Amino acid sequence: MDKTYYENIIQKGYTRRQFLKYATYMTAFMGLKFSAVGQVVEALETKKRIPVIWEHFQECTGCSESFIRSDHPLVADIILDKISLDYTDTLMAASGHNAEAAKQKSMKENYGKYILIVEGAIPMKDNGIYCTIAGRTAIEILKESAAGAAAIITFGSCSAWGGVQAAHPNPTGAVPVDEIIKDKPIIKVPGCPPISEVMTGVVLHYATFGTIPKLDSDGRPKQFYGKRVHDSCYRRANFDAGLFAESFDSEEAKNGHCLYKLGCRGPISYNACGTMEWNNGVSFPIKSGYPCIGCSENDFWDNSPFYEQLENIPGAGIGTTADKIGKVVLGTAVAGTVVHALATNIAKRKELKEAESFGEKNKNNIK
Ligand code: FSX
Ligand code: SF4
Ligand code: F3S
Repeated sequence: MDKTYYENIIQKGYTRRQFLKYATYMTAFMGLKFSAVGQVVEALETKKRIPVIWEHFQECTGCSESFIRSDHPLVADIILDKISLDYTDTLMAASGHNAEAAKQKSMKENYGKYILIVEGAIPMKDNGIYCTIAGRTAIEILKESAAGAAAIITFGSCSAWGGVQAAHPNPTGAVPVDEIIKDKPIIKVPGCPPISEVMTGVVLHYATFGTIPKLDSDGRPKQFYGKRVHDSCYRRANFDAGLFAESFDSEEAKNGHCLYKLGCRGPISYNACGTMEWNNGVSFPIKSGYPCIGCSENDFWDNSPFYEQLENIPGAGIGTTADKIGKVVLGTAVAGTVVHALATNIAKRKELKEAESFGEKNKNNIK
């Protein structure tokens, strides 16, 4: 706990060159420009590791599953090791009383300094009895863990918005973290689940700079949630050209025609899916032939039925290119300005590759 990130990395047997390579990756992960590499290097050389307490409440654990499926060494070597993951009942080796003791010890020793990660919603009905761990309610555990946290990161739509538990009729009275904790900075990383590299990037940002990233009005980091899925979708050209798939099993769907008529919520969903993708850039729902269901948006479960065409998208020119047979009435979610930003999107994957080559070329210049 007393060592810096750099000292830990070197102690584990990595070379300085590998460290610099990591630093360039991390810079790109955080959505920063290459010119910030030096700043990241300096922070990692001087900053002590930050302890992380990771709680799980009402959820499916898909967020942890997504997180550990990033095959990038950053996750294994930086997050799970270099960041001191002091407690997560899903991933840690200890269990029962030992796990609980480790958490209590870390929270006491690092009071006011640790990051609290929360997965899952918190049920409020009937005094919170619908989610208890070792006889204590999620409400009680959350309040205790939040008290000494420097900042809270909510992983997944459940802890950010309430998620599937909070969907109508919300039988357990499930609420998101920010309805209970009001006195701490909260960074929302929604998605059901969120993209692994986005989760990593947000934790790295705080660990590296000790500050929370710039957030949008819903509390999501702008560098990852600043654009709609629609704006980075590879089917977008077909949307603009009025080429739509009419059924899932059609040739058009296979050939990349737009899934708008099959209910795609990409035009009203803010997430980095089209640029980051899952499983180290292998795919994302739309690439697999499945319309976006808006999993990063508040109340997305109640914004159903899925797979039915959205009624209209102001400013997107859909009225001239597709049928106006919409059945689903949109709420205020569509009110935002429609930006045709495909050409200007930051291709995160490309950035990562460029970051690596930048690190290689400049390894002697980064002190
Ligand atoms: Fe929720 Fe995460 Fe969906 Fe599941 O922990 S955001 S149900 S992927 O697992 O909280
Ligand atoms: Fe892609 Fe959906 Fe937008 Fe079509 S409507 S371009 S499938 S995000
Ligand atoms: Fe979710 Fe839509 Fe992305 S469903 S994973 S926000 S494409």
